Amino acid sequence: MTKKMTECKIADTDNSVLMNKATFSEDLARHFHFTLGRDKVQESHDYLYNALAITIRDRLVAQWRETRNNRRNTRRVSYISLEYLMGRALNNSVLNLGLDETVRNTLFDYCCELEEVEQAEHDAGLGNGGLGRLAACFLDSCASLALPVIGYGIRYEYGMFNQQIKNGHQLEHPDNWLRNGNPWEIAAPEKAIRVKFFGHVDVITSKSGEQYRQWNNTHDVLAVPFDMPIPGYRNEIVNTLRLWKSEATDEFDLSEFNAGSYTEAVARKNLAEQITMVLYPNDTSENGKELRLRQQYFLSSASLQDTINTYIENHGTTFDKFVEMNAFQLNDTHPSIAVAELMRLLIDDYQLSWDRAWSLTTQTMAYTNHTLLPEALEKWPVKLFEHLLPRILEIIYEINARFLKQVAVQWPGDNNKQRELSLIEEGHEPQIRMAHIAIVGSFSVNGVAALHTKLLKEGLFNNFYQLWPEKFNNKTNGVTPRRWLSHCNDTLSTLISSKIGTSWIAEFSEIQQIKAYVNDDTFQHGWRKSKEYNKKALIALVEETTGVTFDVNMMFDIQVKRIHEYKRQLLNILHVIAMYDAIRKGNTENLTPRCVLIGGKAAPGYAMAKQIIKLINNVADTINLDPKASKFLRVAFIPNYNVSSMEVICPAADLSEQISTAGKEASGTGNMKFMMNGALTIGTLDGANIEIRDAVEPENFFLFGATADQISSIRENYQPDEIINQSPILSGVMHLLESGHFNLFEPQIFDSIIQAIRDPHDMWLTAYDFDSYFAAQRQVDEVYKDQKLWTQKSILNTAASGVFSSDHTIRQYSNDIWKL
Ligand code: 26Q
Repeated sequence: MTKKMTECKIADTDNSVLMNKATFSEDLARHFHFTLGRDKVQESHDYLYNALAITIRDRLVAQWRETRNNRRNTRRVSYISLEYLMGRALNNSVLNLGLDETVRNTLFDYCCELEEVEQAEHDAGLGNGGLGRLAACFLDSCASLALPVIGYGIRYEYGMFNQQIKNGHQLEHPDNWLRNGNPWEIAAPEKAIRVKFFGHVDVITSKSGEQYRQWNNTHDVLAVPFDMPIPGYRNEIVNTLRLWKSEATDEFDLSEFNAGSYTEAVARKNLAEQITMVLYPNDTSENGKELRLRQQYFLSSASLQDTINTYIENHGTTFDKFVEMNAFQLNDTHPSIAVAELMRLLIDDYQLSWDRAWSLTTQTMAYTNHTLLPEALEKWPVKLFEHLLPRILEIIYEINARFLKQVAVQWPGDNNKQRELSLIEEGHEPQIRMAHIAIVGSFSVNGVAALHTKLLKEGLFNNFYQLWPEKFNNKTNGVTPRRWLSHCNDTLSTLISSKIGTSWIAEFSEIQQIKAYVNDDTFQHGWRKSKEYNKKALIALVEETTGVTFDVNMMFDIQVKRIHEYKRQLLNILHVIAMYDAIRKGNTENLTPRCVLIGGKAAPGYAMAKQIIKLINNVADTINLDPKASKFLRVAFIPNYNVSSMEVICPAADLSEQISTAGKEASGTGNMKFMMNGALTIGTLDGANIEIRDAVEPENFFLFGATADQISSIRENYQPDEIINQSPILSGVMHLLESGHFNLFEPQIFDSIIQAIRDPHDMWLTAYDFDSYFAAQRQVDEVYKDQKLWTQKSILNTAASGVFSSDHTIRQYSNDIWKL
């Protein structure tokens, strides 16, 4: 082993040599000409991108090995998540390794710009939205803070679907992101792990007369690890994201073969390989889909076995140091079956007693909740478990029996409490409550913003909070300032660094130092120039993808996120219609010209969300075709919103729309990206908006709408028709909608939306908040007219965004939960 390594030139080449231009350029040429066998640079840059990625990967590999070797005997955290929305890796590696100049100089010889070559990389879109991108930001921060955290996830063959807009409707296309290979991953088939499914449980009596249980006749699936390097920011640390691919085992085929059905046996391979084929594109739980449960168990089992294997290599099978050496962070309930799986592994495979296994489990598991919507809490039919995971079901029953005894001690004779807290929801079709498993099995339960955690304690999980107040804690989300400012906004970063140096990139609390320049005319001028430059880049993207022409002199008003009723893209478009109505009526004297951009994907089965997309597109078409409007208002729906498009969008925003019904958005993270890039927020008192407003001071935030504690009393006597009648502006809007103005050739298509607004049971209180939203928008108009004032507020937003760095968040996870 050692001998072989010294033969490998790159492994023992000095870091400074590896990073210099001559060596880099030589390696790039070698990979281009020999590894990939190309002679000419082609138009598409696919091969040049690949050669560049491999050249950079070589440099990561050396630091990767070093990082691993230095961590042989240290405590480590396993972050377990069904989703990682990584986006592109090339730009991130170049930034974090400090290779920018080297790469640019080298590409000069190929007559290429880095920005062109970057475009050849497909986004790694292995996530739906906030939760998946949070996992990606966290990995960047863990590596940058040199924390021993390994990410475990699934290597989906198909990531988040590509969205196309045709005649205003969303169409979904498969995202075959691995088609041209993935230069960033390294497979480790020798570390493959077996995961069991189906079969049944036998009770075995040992020679000494003890009974134990055996899960037999299982259909096993192989989990093959593919490792992706996660470089820290200029600290020579490279952490690992380990993604599992499912494969059929050989003997599975062989047994069928012996039975004489060779072809059927080979075809069966598909069943195993289906598990990691596709990401579920729902961002609220879709209950009851067997394949999804298989994904969850596959990830949990493979990741836990891998962690145990690593532990045993270093400490043997006594498990005395297991708690000292490990913690598991569960990203929502999606991998919460890990609680029962760890119990199974410790008891069945390593013969620990129940009590010992439970003690190790509940001292290592920690759970993060990301939703307050009760309908989004994950449940699985008991029947499905019986069939797919019979041994796991037994363990869940046992956990529940012991837990309900504890409940009986706390609330003697209270059957209601037993029913409410049970891991099993009784009824016609009994269901397993995954959040209950996660809470009972964890030493830490955290929400993702202050309000969210408070509402978890007071509402959704109040019973559990009464039992175990010490488990509950808040960790407000954050985003990485490397990708979300340094990389995506070069002009602003350069301006900032010209005043306060570059150390803010690694220590983002320093960003507050730019507050000193808030009244500096040249700084303000530079700030506006940077925004103008970024708007031009977004104008090009919007033009190319929608055909709509935005104007750099108008305010850029942007809402991009998953399409959901609670996020209220509908409220946004109602305001757009109100502006349009004012323009039609000639009431333009107070309007500030705007370009409104909306983007986001709807879950393919979410009919109302798809209707909302159609409405936005129809309204956009009508307004953009009206010559009276174009001076004041332009509207576009950007298709296929993803990580890479956000890197162009957030630097160009003037106004960030964060307008969810209060109490519904757990945190939001797009709100933080916009703030970092100097956008002002118009928003409700929801999720992290509250903390954003506190940080930047109320006068630099446009607040509107009902608060979370008002919502339930408003709902009691909610009469949207009356509210509409009493609001001249909203009446005008409803009149345009109901007269079919935006769907002249498609009668009735927006009826369900109109009904929803007028429904006394409208959960999202769209009509209720409209007037207050409209008024806040007029304040926005006023401030924007005073460009100096707007610029000051913009600077103050960036300056106050320090606490929304994911480094800050991860330090808290590390200090309070992980104790690294
Ligand atoms: C579950 C079961 C079956 C199929 C799909 C799912 C599923 C998948 C993804 C359920 C939920 C999600 C994603 C949720 C999500 O992104 N939540 C967001 O998390 C962010 C990070 O904490 C918060 O900022 C947002 O407020 C929250 O909506």
